[in-house]
Amino acid sequence: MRKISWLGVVLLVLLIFSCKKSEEKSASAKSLAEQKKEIKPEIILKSADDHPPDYPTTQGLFYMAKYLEEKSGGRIKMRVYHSAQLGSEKETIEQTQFGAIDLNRVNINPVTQISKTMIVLAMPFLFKNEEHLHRVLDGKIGKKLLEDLEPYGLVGLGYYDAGARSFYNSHRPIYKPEDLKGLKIRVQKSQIMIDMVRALGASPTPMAFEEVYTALQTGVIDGAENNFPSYYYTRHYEVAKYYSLDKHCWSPEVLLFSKKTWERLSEADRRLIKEAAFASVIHQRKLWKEYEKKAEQRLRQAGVKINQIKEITAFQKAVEPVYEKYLKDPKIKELIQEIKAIGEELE
Ligand code: GTR
Repeated sequence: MRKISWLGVVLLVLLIFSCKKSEEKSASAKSLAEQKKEIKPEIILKSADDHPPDYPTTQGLFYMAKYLEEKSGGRIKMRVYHSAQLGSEKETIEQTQFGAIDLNRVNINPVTQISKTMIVLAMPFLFKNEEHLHRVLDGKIGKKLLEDLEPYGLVGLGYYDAGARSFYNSHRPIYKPEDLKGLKIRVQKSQIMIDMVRALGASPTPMAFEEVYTALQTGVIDGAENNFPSYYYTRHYEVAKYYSLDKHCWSPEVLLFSKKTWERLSEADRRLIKEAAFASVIHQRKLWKEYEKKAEQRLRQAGVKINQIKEITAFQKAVEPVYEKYLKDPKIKELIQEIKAIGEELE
């Protein structure tokens, strides 16, 4: 009998102890939930990119998202919809103007359809190298081109690197403009790119980025043009193995924020978003350098036929009609002159 009651006491103590523990547990769970409630985001931003998550531009957006979340103490959250989940560039630009997308990372070529002065960044053979481009982008011209986006419902937050674009195709290496004759070359939905490819003697075919692989594979097009990382990540090299380094343009990427969303934000939040965008630009440019090298190496390992072009003057001559067309606009003429002068200073 005695033994039993001792056992009972021990069991009772254990029971009380475990109840206490579970009370503590639920109390701490409660405080976690409360904590979570406290940092529940007040602002959720939707951002878009047409590249996969490990591409430098998308990485730039992830960096920006982390920066915003940390600096706002969890109040601002930015979701990254990569791989063209929200649509192709032309559609996402429109959605950004309507406010359905808050931040959009796109290439400037399709943006030239909206804001005309942006054309200067797409002009063929205008930029000498990356340094020339950076001087322009990071100086007063780059700033002005971003400001020019405002009447179109877009707030330009900065530029990401995209290197130089060159031609690739499934038939032959290109050494001179005549080699492009008769080739159907896919271009972005951008009039300046159509004009340039036509001036060089090929047949321009505007098409969404996501459709290019199949179009190359089925022979709907013969080639396209892009930088090394895009050519590599899309695996276009599998179906178009000749890459000819003419570096016809240095069109950078741009971060477009929806003016509709912008107007709803406080001054302090706008400042923080600008700061986060700037930090992401620095990060992306660093990544870009690494990815460009890595992509080129992997393309060479995969047996892609990469050729240099010694005689670039024939290409420059062939695109003169493009200059004639766009220089008619005095604003564009002035900007191009300024860009050329910046290039000359570098010599
Ligand atoms: C890439 C750019 C993409 C897209 C693509 C294209 O260089 O990063 O956003 O514009 O070119 O050719 O459509």
